[in-house]
Amino acid sequence: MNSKMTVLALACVLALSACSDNSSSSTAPGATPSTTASAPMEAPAPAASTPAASPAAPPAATPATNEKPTAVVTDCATEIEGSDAMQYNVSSIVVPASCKDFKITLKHTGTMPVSAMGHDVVITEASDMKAVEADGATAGATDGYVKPDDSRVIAHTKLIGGGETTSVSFPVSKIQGDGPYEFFCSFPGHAALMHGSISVQ
Ligand SMILES: [Cu+2]
Repeated sequence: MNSKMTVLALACVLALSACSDNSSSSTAPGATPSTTASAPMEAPAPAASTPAASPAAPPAATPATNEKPTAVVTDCATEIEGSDAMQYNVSSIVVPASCKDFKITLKHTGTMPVSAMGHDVVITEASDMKAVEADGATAGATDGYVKPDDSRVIAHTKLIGGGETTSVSFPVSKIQGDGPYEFFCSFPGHAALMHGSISVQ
């Protein structure tokens, strides 16, 4: 806003000075060849007035690879992100064995509504992921695409939309079995891209 105003003000000043220059040069009486040198100042650049505002740019193209960093863990907790590009920002979570409970916070960094690009974090044994995902899709949006009281679900957050944050805590002992364990998004179709490993070390 302010920069736009500044540009406008600058344009006015340039226009005024251009006008005064023109009037003074036009009042020059005799067509003496020597005065021609003073006439043209540097021309105000009209190109500068083109508005910088552009329609909302689409999110940057997602990288071809699905390899992402390991989540940063601090004080037996981590925060991971889900985006409008249907991606988590990490592909693995390593829980310190010294933790009794672990907290995962999911931040949806996009702007799309939960109905179109909802994300959650569901933790299961890797071998249960597909079936839990399918049953979640059947359960539907009102249950956040997680079948109620599904004993295969170790922990899950609620389903959130752009700009929202949610979290879940669970006992670390629940992922200290044989495993391996996965975290994934149960919104229909998302788990193919939105999943990763969660382990205890
Ligand atoms: Cu999702």
